[in-house]
Amino acid sequence: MKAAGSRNIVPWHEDAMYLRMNGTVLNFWIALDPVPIDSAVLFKRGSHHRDVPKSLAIHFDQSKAYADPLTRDRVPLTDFESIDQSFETVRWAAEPGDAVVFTQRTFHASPPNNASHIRRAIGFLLLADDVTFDADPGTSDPPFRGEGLVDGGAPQCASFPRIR
Ligand SMILES: O=C(O)CCC(=O)C(=O)O
Repeated sequence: MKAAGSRNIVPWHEDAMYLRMNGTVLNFWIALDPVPIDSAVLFKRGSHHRDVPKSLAIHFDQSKAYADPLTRDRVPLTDFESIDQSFETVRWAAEPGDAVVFTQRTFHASPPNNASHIRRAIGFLLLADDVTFDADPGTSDPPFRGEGLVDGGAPQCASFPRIR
């Protein structure tokens, strides 16, 4: 949620930084208010094809840092300038109910809300059948661990129900 005229930005990141899931995770980002093009979420086209380890989590508030991030098989984030130069930026204006779908490896960011109205959106994360659970001892964001899940196993449980 961003208030009308909010100067808050979200820095370049991949959702995989925050999640303890390996495999195909899709974020269905759905606009709840009109989103003009100059306030639209920015995506780096093709960045999900990078064959490199996941990045360590960065805090959306860059004056803060996570105390206990997920670390297994993760590397520090490539610097923002390099991300910006390596991939084309794409974005779409949206009306309420429009969805943008991207993977947990897609770099994305969001600019200030330049509109004179509130900008709300909701993200649904869908885990494909290839997804396995990562029992990294660190803390994910949100800090969900599911119930009874084993490292490398399917994440299906009450917290992550199967959708048919
Ligand atoms: O809605 C935004 O401004 C950013 C969304 C985002 O970064 C995400 O859904 O991972």
